[in-house]
Amino acid sequence: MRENMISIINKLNKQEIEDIDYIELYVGNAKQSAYFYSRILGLKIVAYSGLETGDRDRTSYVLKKGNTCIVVSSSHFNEHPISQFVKKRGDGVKDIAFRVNDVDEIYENAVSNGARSIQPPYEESDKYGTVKKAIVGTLGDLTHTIVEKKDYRGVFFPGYKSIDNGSFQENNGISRIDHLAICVDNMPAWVSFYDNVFGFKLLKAFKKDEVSSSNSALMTKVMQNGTEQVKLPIVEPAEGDKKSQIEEFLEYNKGPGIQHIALLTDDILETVKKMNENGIDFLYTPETYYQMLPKRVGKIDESIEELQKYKILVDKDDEGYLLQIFAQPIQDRPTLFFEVIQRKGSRGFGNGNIKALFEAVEREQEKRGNL
Ligand code: TYF
Ligand code: FE
Repeated sequence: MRENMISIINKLNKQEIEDIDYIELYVGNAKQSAYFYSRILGLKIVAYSGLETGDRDRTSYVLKKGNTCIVVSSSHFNEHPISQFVKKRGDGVKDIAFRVNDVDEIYENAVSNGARSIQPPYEESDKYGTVKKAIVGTLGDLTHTIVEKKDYRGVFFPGYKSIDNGSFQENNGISRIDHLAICVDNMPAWVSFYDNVFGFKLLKAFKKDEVSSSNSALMTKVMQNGTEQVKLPIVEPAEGDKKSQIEEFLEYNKGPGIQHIALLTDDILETVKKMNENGIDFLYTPETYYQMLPKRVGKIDESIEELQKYKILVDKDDEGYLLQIFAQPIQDRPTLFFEVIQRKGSRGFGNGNIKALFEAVEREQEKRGNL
């Protein structure tokens, strides 16, 4: 009996997705992107793959700090899938790789529950050890590489050479990826995809009245894995008079995809200061937002003046509060952008901010006699 229980528990443990291993962006120019992302996010360029390492058709740079790992890849072949992606959508997230301890089991389970198979499990080795990988497709062209690193001791994966000098890095407080928001136009299908294929559960759904302004028409359901390390808000446009941010994304991205990457920090003021210095612009938040803030969130550790200076937003729930800020898109088309988030007890996503922000903008419009 006891042995049975243990084997069931082991089996359940085995199937677990542990965490995000890395995310991969397809870009027009990996060399320049590596510099840009390492600088704005405070990551170090640690590995490279390309012509010099024997990869004839693509170039990748690996950027890393602690638990955060981002790969940027480009190709010089017009017909390469990377070039095709970039031509259609611009630079964007192609893959969110999940770290697991049994690739075969996760892969079989995913494919038998509706995921497209892109690459069945295979192994790669070099003098640092062996890794096992498989790739499955979602409902869009976003993919998930499933990664089992076993005892691998290399800097990234076999085929990459390490880079240990000359790369830009200034620590700015970012500790990991908090969540990745996926914009879609058919929420129920995506929600059941992550439930059926990877066993993610619904963590939180925004309530209608939280996003009820005609300007802020969006609906979110957050899907989360068992270890609570992977959080994927699925966002869809809701009924509204004006074109929402979500509809804009879907139009310029030519379909569903990753709309924002939220980075966790333990000192949001420091992170935002550094990102500002490195040329990142954040969304405007009117003065009227901060006038209402003490009433909305009560007593907090930070000074309202400092938060207002850097346009940082605050939201509170019954577990605590969170500080967050949204940056401008990272390229000319209004698609991918970064969010920076600091959690002080709250496990939410800033629901209250959407309405508060729009009401603040409306108060500004009122002051100008435009409402
Ligand atoms: O990730 C989230 O759910 C929050 C809310 O365009 C959000 O960051 C979602 C979509 C959006 C802005 C904020
Ligand atoms: Fe977010």
